[in-house]
Amino acid sequence: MRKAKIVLAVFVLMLAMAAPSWAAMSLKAGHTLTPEHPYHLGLVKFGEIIKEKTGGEITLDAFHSSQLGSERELIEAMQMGTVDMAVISTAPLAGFTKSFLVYDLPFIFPDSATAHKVLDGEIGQKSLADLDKIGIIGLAFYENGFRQVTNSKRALVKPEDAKGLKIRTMENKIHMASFRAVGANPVPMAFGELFTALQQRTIDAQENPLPIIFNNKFYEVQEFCSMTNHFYSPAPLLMSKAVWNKLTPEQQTIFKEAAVEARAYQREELAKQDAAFVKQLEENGMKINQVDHAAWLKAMEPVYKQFEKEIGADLIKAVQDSAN
Ligand code: EAX
Repeated sequence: MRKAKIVLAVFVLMLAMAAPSWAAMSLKAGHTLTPEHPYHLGLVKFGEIIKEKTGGEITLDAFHSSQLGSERELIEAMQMGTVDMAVISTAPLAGFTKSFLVYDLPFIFPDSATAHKVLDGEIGQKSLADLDKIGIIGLAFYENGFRQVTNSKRALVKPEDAKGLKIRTMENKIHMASFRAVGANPVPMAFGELFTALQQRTIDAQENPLPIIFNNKFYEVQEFCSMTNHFYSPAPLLMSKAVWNKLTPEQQTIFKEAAVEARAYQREELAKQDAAFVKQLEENGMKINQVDHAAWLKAMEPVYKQFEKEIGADLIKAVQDSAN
């Protein structure tokens, strides 16, 4: 009788130790934008889905406005496993892997539908898989979107109008080369330092999609916004490989599916903001103008030849062909 009781007690203890509540995990995810931006909305949505699908076992806290570091710092922190997840533009990944360089080329995507087709298809999935080599798991492509140039001097219609402008770019050599091609002076800088640099007028110009220009109130420090659509910024949802390896195979499947589910919502929110903010920026005093698209395209085109070897002519062609 007594022996049976001990056996039962041991059994109950073992059950308790194996229970899901013992495996609870809370993840930290970072990004550099505001809580109103679709980066944040998409992360929160992803967190809700994984919480529900893991029965509350895994939760996620989203930290906005560079609270967990700049994009370069977030990449490094995920490699070390000190930050679990992040959403970042692919441009700052250029210092870590060549796999995303093709997306940095000016005017590589004619519209977001084509971008989604390439990124969600074989080419994009290969870029995400390549991240494994640098200690990061790429779950799905969220979106930052098409970038526009703002500045404090004049409306940019022709590429010549950009001559001499000191423009902040991301830390990416193709972006910098593209602005050199139109005669501007690119200054690479982390996003978190940008508003102050514009305010203090240490730089004249910057380039970002409308949801960032509006949510970060760049209209307070920049008068002109020129609709160049010169780069498209993919923004993958990333995870530290060290943390990923702690998940069970079932949890990994939940994460992959949740990332794709949240991606649709994230892109919808981005498209909504992109469309709504032209008017709202104008209401806040920004002068928005259309540009001579063909002239910008021509002026930046030499960049393709410049980086063809490094990116691979075949890859460039494959991305271009999927637009047709
Ligand atoms: O990923 O740095 C930038 O201009 C980016 O658009 C921003 O960090 C979002």
